[in-house]
Amino acid sequence: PQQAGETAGAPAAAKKLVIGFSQVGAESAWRTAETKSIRGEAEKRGIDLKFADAQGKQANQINALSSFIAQKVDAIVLAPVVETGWENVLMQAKEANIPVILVDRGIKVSDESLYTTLIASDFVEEGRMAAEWLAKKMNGKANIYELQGTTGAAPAIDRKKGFEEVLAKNPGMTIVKSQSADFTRAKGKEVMEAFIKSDREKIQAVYAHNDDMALGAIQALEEAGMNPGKDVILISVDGVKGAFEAMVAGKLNATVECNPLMGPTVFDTIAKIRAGEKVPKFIQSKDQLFEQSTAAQVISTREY
Ligand code: GYE
Repeated sequence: PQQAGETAGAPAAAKKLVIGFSQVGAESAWRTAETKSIRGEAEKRGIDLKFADAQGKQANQINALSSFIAQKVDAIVLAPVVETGWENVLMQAKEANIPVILVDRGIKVSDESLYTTLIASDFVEEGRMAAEWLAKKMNGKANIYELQGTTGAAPAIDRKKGFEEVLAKNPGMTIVKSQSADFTRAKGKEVMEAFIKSDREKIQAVYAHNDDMALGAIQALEEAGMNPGKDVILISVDGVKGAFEAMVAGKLNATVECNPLMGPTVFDTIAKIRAGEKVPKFIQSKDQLFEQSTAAQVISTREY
């Protein structure tokens, strides 16, 4: 039957694609870059993107997904704040035949058919890369203070896991304190202030699960009259512009890149799914580590 706004005989393919995107929030520069990439690419391709900012709350994401399902969108893009608790709403999407594309963070579900694919980095590997770099830099011996990402989020769980895996082979490398700072600069500063208050003399290295928290920690160290990048060695993850600036300034020592520019891959993948092509269950973004020594050379080429 002919629908409102449709000319008789017009091919279905000419219809504008409607895609719902449930985003975590805007806690970090990384996430802002991801939002920009996905929104920008949708616009370029003439896709009607329904954007919902969950402000860090899973309940808001579940509501957004329910509303996307009710609106019968063509596909759902979900950046899940935490790993668990998605079964019910994803079951509804599946029943409605709406493909769900997970971006940047994975989930734990008993039935893998509840989502079509995950486009993300390997966070365990990022944690390993950070630990290997730090063990080398510190000659196998360091008191480490860890700033964790959002509790229950895949990148927080896996960046810790990979890091500890490598530490297990380096008995002189110890995590003295570890606390969540929710992937934000403000909390990174706050938690670092508490670490400095109790452990000032002991702190030799900081491992932050993202750059924003490291930048907050740098501020706390400087305000306490300490010397980040020199007396205290810092490594984080993401590779955002602010991290490169801090490396050029000699305050951050290294960052493991995690690419947020996934717009093109997201919509290419949705096009394949709609064309009935099989897509892999995990589409992995490639990451690499950047050090202070090369930061000045590459900073102008950074896109986020
Ligand atoms: O590293 C962090 C963010 O899920 C990979 O979330 C993402 C992480 C990213 O807020 O900065």
